Amino acid sequence: MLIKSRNASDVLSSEITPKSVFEKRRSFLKTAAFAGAGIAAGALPTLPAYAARTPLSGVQKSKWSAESLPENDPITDYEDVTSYNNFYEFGTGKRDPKENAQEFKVTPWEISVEGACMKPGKISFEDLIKPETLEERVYRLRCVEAWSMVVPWVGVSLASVLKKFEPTSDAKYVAFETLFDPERMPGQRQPVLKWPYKEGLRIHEAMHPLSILGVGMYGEVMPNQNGAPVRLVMPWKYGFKSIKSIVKIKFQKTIPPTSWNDAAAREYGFYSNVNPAVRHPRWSQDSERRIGEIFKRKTLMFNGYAEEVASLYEGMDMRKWF
Ligand SMILES: Nc1nc2c(c(=O)[nH]1)N[C@H]1C(S)=C(S)[C@@H](COP(=O)(O)O)O[C@H]1N2
Ligand SMILES: [Mo]
Repeated sequence: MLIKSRNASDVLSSEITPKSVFEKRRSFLKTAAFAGAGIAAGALPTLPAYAARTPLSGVQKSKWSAESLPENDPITDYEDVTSYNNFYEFGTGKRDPKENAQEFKVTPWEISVEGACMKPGKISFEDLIKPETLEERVYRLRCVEAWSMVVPWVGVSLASVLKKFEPTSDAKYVAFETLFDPERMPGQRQPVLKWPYKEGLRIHEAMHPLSILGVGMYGEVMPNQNGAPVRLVMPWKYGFKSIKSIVKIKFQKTIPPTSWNDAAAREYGFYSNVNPAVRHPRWSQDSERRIGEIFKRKTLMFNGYAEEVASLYEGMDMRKWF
């Protein structure tokens, strides 16, 4: 995502960093960490906190397996997916979330579900990750900044969670909110966005079988920088719709305000379906770069999920409702 004060040339230099530059920065960071540990205590260097990775058990395979991907569509490296992030609550630089989110405590965690439903209430993280509910879904996610990645998410069907709360016929939209806690999310001390981060979906989008609440990736719990402990994953929409660290879900009759639409309505619409034919006002959306790759790829309508989701938008003018 972009903040308004940045210009297009900033985008080119910071969003599209060649892999070799990554590697150099990465090895620099490692060296610095080890040197620091040595000087401080004279003890053996310890691994940084982000090396602690927790497997999730009972994850079922799904029909969205790695084998369902086209041949030229490999899974993106774990290292890349977890070190190049947009998570403004932990800084606006792509490497900031990995640096700044490691101490973020996500236990205990609850999501409050409210609004137009018969059974408002709360759902805990433990209830979300009951083994029979966890599935691996290998999905592409494409950022509006024209980079993308292929990730083996672990998640639960969003529809199955929402249905437990029995939404009423007034539930035309679903609103989502990230935690607001500037003590724990230092980026919220800066007014870069209206906090808390907000997103929204039409009810039919939320209930679509592709929509998931992501609780992990690569068979492990969600790394903090990728939106721990629970985030949306909406593979046919630009990345910013996939809101991280969710604490509130609300069913409502009216269209929910969203953070990026509030910040720049001309640039970020409510729908934000991936669409190579509709430009962002400041750049084309017709191609993208996979994190870790050099050459660009053509961007596909609905990010390659047209067969599944196009019917949700039948008869809609996608230029008007971008
Ligand atoms: N709460 C919150 N959610 C967020 C963001 C954010 O800054 N804050 N950034 C969004 C954007 S722009 C993208 S592209 C994806 C990035 O997810 P990733 O870091 O796992 O690649 O998260 C989205 N969800
Ligand atoms: Mo994004």
